Amino acid sequence: MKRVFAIHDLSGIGKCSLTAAIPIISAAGVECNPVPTAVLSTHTGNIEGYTFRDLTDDLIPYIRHWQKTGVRPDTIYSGYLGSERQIEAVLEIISVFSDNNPMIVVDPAMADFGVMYKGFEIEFAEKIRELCKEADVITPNVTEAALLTGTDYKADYDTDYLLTLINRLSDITKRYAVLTGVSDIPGKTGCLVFDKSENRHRFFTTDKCEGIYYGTGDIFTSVLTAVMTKGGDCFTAAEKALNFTYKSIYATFTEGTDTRLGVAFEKFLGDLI
Ligand code: PXL
Repeated sequence: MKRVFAIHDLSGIGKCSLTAAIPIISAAGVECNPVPTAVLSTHTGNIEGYTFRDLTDDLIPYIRHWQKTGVRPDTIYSGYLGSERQIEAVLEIISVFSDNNPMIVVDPAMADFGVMYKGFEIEFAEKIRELCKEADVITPNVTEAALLTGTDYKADYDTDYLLTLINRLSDITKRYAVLTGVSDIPGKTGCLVFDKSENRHRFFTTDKCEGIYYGTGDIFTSVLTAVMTKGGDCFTAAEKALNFTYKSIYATFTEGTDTRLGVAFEKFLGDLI
């Protein structure tokens, strides 16, 4: 079996980060070894009063123990990181396992809708950029892509703007940039995949459900990571990830549940088996 080291926080409620990565990657038949960066009672988006236990000091001893056991990753996948020290720890983890030449997937989860997530300063983007430079695949949304490339954020963008962003992102990633939550068709959403080695891009499109759906970036990148770890190319993986994420959002949209609590991805895990 293939093996992914998933470096994210564990948020007890909200179905994002590890609580999305573990079931999704496992359902796809890939072993997911979690490296928890922090434990929170919920994610931090539009919910007050959450607990936050930082685990930064544990990360290197944790991974050194794995190194001694002889376990090696096929993929290292990082998501939401809480501090610059955590980014440094991920860089160290990548370097510790570099002999195995794992695929590196970095979701630079730090911002959305033109603003940084709660608790982040703008300097954080500079450091995440360093991490993205080590990645074979990066999966920013438009806000994150704008921050990473020093481009002005536009809420109302056109296709030229998206192509500018993706071209600038290609200077940061080693191979693929996947821009999430975008479309070249008005009223639709989806993603834009760019392969720098072949200078090729392609849009994938789905319908759009109105509302803010928390954790969906993590769900998307977890499916993408699983499929690519099994040998799928990035374009196929992005299409599968988009369809899975759309189905999960649509189920939540029609049920009308509190979207801060995450989307109903569990209903579709069978699709990944
Ligand atoms: O990737 C989303 C995410 C993950 N983890 C935590 C978050 C968020 C988004 O707000 O707050 C703790």
